[in-house]
Order: sequence, then C-alpha cells, then structure tokens
Amino acid sequence: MSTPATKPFTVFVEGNIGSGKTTFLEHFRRFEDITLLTEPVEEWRNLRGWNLLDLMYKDPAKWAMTFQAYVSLTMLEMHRRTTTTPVKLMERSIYSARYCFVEHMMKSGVMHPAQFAVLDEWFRFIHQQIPIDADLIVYLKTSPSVVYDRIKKRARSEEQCVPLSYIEELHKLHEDWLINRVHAECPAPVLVIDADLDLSQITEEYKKSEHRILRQAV
Ligand code: DGT
Repeated sequence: MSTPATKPFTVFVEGNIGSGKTTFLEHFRRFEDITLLTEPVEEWRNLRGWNLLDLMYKDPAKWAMTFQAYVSLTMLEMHRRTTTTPVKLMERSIYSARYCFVEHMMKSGVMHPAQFAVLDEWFRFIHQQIPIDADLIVYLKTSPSVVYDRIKKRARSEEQCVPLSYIEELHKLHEDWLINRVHAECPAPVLVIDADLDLSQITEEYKKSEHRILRQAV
C-alpha cells in the first residue's frame, strides 16, 4: 500500500550509544508499510575512503567539527527523504546530533567555541528554514553501566577507547533533552522505553510502542 500524497507518521528512535536503536528498528521490519532508516554509520566510516568516525575518536580536537558537519548533512538527507509508506522510523535525528553530541563536545572543551558557533548557526538555520517532520520520539532509556558493557562486548573498533565517563555524560544529555526539557526544541512527544533489559526480554518492552507506531499504518 502506498500513500504518497500524505506525510508519513515520522518517529525518531533515540538513546545512548549501545541502547539498542538498531535492534528496535529491526523489530519493526516484520510489519508492512513502514520505512526504516538506519543511521548512516557506514557513510561516516567511509567518505571517499576516509573513516571520519575513527578520525573523530582518535583526535577529537582536530576532527570533531568535520565529523559533526558530515553527521548533520547525512541526517538532514534522511529527514528529507520521501517515503511511500504511512510510517517512517528513523534512527536518531539532527536534534540528538546537536543536543547530545555537539553539546558534549562544546561543554567538554573538545570543540572550540568558534567551531561550536558555526555548527549551532547551521543547526538553527536548518531548524527554522527546512521542514523536518517529527510526530513521536521513542527514547530507549538505559543505564550508562549497561550500555558501557554492551559497547565493550560488540567491540566496534572505533569505540574501544570510549570511557564510561563519556557514556555517563551522553546519558545526562539525553535526559536533559528528552526528560528535563532544558532545550526549547523537543520536536515531538516522547515515549520512554526501558532498554536496560537484555535481548531475551526486550521484545515485550518494544511491543509497548507498537500501538503508538502501527496504528498510523492502518
Ligand atoms: P545502537 O543500535 O543503539 O547500539 O546504536 P549505535 O550505538 O550503533 O548508534 P549511535 O548513534 O548511538 O552511535 C554510533 C556511533 O557514532 C557511536 O560511536 C557514537 C557515534 N555518533 C553517533 N552520532 C554522533 C554524533 O552526532 N556525534 C558524535 N560525536 N558521535 C556520534
């Protein structure tokens, strides 16, 4: 079934590194009429042969700005991608890039205030001038220690140097954005899911979000 004339119900799936965003999206693959847009990590790992994710982790002072500029571009491309299905599920958004990752780089001093200012001006321009649809945010809420263990287990090469303190900071920034609402812009209602559960139990938790997402597809 396709409904190209109407806007899709658009869902952002947000949460800390290792919170299970990809698994959550995969859970919805069994349903028809949903477009799944996974995060373009592979593009970040190979831009004309350059691994920007790796460069950013190895030398953040030098590469953070470049990396975030490319993240914004790839996210914007996902936001603007048209679908013929009534539901569009996206992993992350330009909002988490700005309010969690760029915010952390600025607050920790990794990013020069002038670099932050340029990225922030880009973000404001995009936010104000380019339509970005958002109907629901699914927040996969986790404990930093749980995701830290998962990150170590999955052993993505670029993430081996990630300390627990970084995961704790990112957790706080997700909470500030989605729960404490410290930023003016939270573009949609937030549905919180307990994502600490392990794979054998998480399906039941994911199912709690099905009615909010799938009823849009009928
Ligand atoms: P999942 O399925 O919840 O385990 O998701 P992940 O961990 O594969 O995906 P994500 O977006 O949390 O992180 C992918 C990698 O990219 C991770 O090393 C963090 C990094 N990353 C993602 N977005 C940004 C960003 O805007 N800035 C920075 N600095 N890193 C980012």
